[in-house]
Amino acid sequence: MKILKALASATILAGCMFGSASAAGLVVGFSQIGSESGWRAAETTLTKQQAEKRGVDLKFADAQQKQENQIKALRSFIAQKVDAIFVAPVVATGWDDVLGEAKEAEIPVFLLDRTVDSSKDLYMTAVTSDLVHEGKVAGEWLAKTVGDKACNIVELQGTTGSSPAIDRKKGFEEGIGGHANLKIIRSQTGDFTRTKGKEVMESFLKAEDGGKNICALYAHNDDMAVGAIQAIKEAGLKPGTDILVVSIDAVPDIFLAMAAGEANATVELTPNMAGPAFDALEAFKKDGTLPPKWIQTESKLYTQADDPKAVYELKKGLGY
Ligand code: GZL
Repeated sequence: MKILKALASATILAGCMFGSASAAGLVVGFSQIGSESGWRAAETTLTKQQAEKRGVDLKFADAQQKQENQIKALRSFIAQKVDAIFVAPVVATGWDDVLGEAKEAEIPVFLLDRTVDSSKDLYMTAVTSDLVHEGKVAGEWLAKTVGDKACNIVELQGTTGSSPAIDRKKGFEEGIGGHANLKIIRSQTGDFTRTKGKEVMESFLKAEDGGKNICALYAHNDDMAVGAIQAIKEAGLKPGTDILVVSIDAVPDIFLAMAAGEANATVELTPNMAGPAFDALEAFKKDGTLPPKWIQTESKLYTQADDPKAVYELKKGLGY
């Protein structure tokens, strides 16, 4: 028994002596956009779990979708002299001044899931997916699915001025490019929410002969697609059949819709952006290692062929 105790204390001692590369004891300010979608809520949950696991003191600020609230939060974190700032920037512009202040204060800034137009030397790294690629995968799936058939598409865009809205639109247009039979006939922001997604889809259906003139919906996230599916059903049409539905995020509820035949495809976005950000922070704090300016997360296409019920069950346990 004595040997075991000696071994245990030696291990603990070694851990203390050499220190770990962990972020234990660090204070990190996290400016989150809000909780506009199921994906965003999962990102918040996972960020808090990651901080807890790593012994980080996380100062959390919810901006209720307003950039001015994010800027206020960043200034408060700077005043508190936090060790690092994580921010999911609601829009891409208007960050130069506050990021300059963080740089001045020598506080590293990590962007989560969205990028900014500011100079790259104003932030440590951006942990995001390839947002253009996501849109392109969605467009290519639709082109392959409809073949040569004429297909009028309506598009629900994300938050105006956000990098996902800009890049997912660009990527989708690349994906359907060269297919003259595919045409985006209406495109409007649904602000990444279910409510707005439903509202805007209702207006599209009304404007397009009750939806008879619409072949497909492309939504920049699943939450808007789920809202739009409700509107399509209330208009007496079958989502997934009369109107194909393709979106992005791969949140659990889109797999329920797929299992019911009401949605067709989604491109997965991991809500665990904080894990890679904390890893980069730990490496930086340990020995000054600088991460690449972009830490890219994976994107994967799911369709009805991928056992949506099973994927739903799996996803339910992952922070959603
Ligand atoms: C994309 C992320 C988007 C999600 C939405 O990286 O910023 O914001 O796709 C969320 O669900 O609202």
